[in-house]
Amino acid sequence: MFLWKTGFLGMTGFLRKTGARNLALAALVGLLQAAIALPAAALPFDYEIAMQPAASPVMTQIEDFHRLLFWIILAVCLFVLALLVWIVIRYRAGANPVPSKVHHNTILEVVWTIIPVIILVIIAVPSFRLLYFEADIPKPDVTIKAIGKQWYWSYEYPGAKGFTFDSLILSDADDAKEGKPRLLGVDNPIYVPVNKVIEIQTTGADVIHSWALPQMGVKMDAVPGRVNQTWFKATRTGVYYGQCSELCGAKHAFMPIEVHVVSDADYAAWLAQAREKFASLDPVSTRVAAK
Ligand SMILES: [Cu+2]
Repeated sequence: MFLWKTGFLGMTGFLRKTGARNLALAALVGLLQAAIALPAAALPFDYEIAMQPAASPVMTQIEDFHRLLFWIILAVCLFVLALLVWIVIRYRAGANPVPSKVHHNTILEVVWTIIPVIILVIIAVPSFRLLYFEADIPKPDVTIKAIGKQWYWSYEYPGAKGFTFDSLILSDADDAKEGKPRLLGVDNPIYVPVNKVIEIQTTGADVIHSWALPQMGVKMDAVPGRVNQTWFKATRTGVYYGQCSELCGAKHAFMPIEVHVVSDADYAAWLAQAREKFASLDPVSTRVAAK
């Protein structure tokens, strides 16, 4: 479905380039686009047909790659469709009473092997570049350990003044009271500073979970007995929501992730009060996997 939206956005760009002749059409398309514009809220929204707006460099590159694939897929589909239409008309039984028995055409077979190979190489280059960009974690400014449990997340801010806390889903009534989206709000969200490299270490306490935050382009399995690493750098302040994305049992759907991206000053303030608030929790109890 989001492919359609991507094409739609690309189409408006194309119309802009074609200038005044299509101004009226472009205006109409722009109007339609405004009607379904991505809201500032960092959330899925009604009638969403694209991905949630990117809020990290990784997600921006994922969107770019997605857009490239869209145009390649569209070109291939249209080419195959044109071939089909041409063959159905040109070689229909009515126009060819004596069927041709031609088979094998070396040049044609070489061409239809080489062209797909070239297309795959064109896809592979940015694909690997993106994979390495995701996997190669820059020097982190903040490291947070996310521990998946049946069925909630525990977070650990390591370090000399480290602390740990549990992050549980809110009831529908509490979500409504706090103005949070249903099934996505938690009692203790995590806070991170904006424009800083955040390293997320994931592990599982019981079964495999997955820490996923769509707008940051992050999804990392949380596997018992091992520590996985991923990262994001939030480019905008705001509240971002994610969910456990590995089927982990009966309440898999009820262990949301809530991340507040705030300014450095707000982060320092939160850190100070969090150290107080969560000081009573024993970090050792959640250390389930040695690194
Ligand atoms: Cu889970």
